[in-house]
Amino acid sequence: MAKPTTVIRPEDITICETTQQMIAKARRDGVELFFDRAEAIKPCPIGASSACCKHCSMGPCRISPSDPYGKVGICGATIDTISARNFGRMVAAGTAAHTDHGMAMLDLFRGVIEGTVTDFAIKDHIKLFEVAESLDIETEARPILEVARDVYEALEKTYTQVEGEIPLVKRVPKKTLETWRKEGLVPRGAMREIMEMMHRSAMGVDQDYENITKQISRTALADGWGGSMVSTDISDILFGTPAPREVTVDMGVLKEDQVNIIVHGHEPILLEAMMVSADAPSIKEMAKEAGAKGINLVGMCCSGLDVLSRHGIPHAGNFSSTEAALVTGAVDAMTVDVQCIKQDLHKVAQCYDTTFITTNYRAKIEGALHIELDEHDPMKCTDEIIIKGIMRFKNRSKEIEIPKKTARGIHGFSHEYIKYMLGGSFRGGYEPLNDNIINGRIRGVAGVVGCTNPRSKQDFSHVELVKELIKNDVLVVQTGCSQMALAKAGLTSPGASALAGPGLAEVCETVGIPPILGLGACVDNSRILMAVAEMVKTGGLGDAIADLPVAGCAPEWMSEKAIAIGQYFVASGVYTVFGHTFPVTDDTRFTRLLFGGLEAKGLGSWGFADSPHEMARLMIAHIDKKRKELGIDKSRERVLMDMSDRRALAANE
Ligand code: NFS
Ligand code: SF4
Repeated sequence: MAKPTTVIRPEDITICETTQQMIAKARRDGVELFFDRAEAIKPCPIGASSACCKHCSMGPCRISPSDPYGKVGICGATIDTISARNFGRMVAAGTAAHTDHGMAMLDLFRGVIEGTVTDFAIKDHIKLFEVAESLDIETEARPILEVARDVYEALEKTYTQVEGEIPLVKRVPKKTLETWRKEGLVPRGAMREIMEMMHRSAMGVDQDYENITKQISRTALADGWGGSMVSTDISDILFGTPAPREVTVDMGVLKEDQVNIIVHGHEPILLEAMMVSADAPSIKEMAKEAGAKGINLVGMCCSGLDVLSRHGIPHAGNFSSTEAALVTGAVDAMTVDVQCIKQDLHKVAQCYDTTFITTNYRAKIEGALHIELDEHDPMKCTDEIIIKGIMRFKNRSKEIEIPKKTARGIHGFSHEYIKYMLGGSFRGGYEPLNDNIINGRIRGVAGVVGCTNPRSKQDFSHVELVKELIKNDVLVVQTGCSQMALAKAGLTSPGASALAGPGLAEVCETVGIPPILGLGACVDNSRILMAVAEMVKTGGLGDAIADLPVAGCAPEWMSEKAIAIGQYFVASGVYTVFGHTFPVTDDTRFTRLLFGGLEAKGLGSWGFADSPHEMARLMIAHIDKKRKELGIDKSRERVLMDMSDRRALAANE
């Protein structure tokens, strides 16, 4: 393997201490990580500005980002057409990822209903009935399976409906839905929307950036209020709706004297099945005979967040730490399914004799061992993975260095739980949240979500941004790799309210919650949509999502999925800031449409900032603007973090 050429200090690459320690070890071991390649491979400036088109072989055509209207592609496509089409294809890809994941959940649900899948069952009847009621499906005195069948049929339409509005738009606040109807944005089934997005962005089809942007929004909405929402609902029905619990995170969760098995990816089924296998007496005995104290099942990335929320399984870290975890030498098996799985994990695993296993027919890696998970007999696959891990444990030959650091925090919030915790079981509702926003104790709500990216110091922007938001009395909800960044920084515990502004701290202390609520994996951003819909329905904060004092941010994004998520938040009415790069050319008509033009039509707007402090400034300014429009503004000073705040936090850790 090539020797890393970079000399950048680990502490300049990431603020995650355990990852820093493993970068140093990888360098000693002569193992190249993606951080090294991010240094060596500079992004193409034309591609980064989305100023090139390769949709046909007359091109590729490149436009100069510094003179975007200086020329057009060979077919005559303008910079606006080119970048809108490129953006649309990112949204289509991200939407496809979430909806295909949701489809896999539906397949499983169908198997359970039909009785062909016997290792899983409908676990959360309450959620099933709630989902049914939200779809106007009769539940009164009906057998569970019958209700489940109707729910299945309604949710299948989220994908396949050729014409008309998908059923889940029933959950959208009325005024928001009216705006979508007026603009022609209400999604049909995701399959149709993705297909049309791909068609319209092909050579010689839609060449009006405003018209393309309508399809971009409609496709993204088929993700947020469609595929992602189905995925969350069905996962809750089959595996249980999460409830808050205390969980340990960071690389110190790996154990030298146990068989360490990391599950990384996105679909909860693999980890759910792994839990059953790891608990089987015969497997436990086998581990003991191999000299291990037990089997240590650990999650990473979004599948990890799923089972962290539902079962309290420890989590080793986010996207930028997956290779670093292998560098410990302590991982006996790493198993993956779909999404955000770097191809080089297989190579890094080889350097440390770790068994690396792909499990999903849709995501193989050249040269890697593939043991397919069949939902009709999932334990066949997961037993074999664990046995391979036990073998590797028995024959461990690599030096092991496990970073010691761990952090504890509360995770597993849901929009249902927010309702319950604020109102209690008898008067559950969003009134207390809305009241506290109206009386100004809570200034607004921010969703801070999304990836980490080796082109941005890992975790830094997530942590700084969230600290500044809570300091300014903004309640933060989180998902995905961002949630893990804050968890590792020790900020998902109730002690973090020491860093919150006085109003937010008072609410958090009264209710006994942290000022930062982890809602789970990236598909669970649909929980944030449900929460904002509840806020509108509860009243007092306007009639549309666009009226709420809320904002979103993905400070270190990298995946096309993040662009799809951002676009469905924007189309739903949320001001959404992305950090470190944005795939458009500055100062074009398409860019101005995304960054303001959509807001003028009653939707939300994109925002962009490089530093977390600027992100916080933009988000708070938007929240204050909405407060003013609602007539609930009070004069407020924006406050910055100082040393005493940091000390208060340190004392709380
Ligand atoms: Ni979301 Fe989860 Fe992480 Fe980004 Fe990837 S793991 S689905 S895409 S990197 S947050
Ligand atoms: Fe060039 Fe037009 Fe072909 Fe794109 S579609 S590569 S702009 S000729």
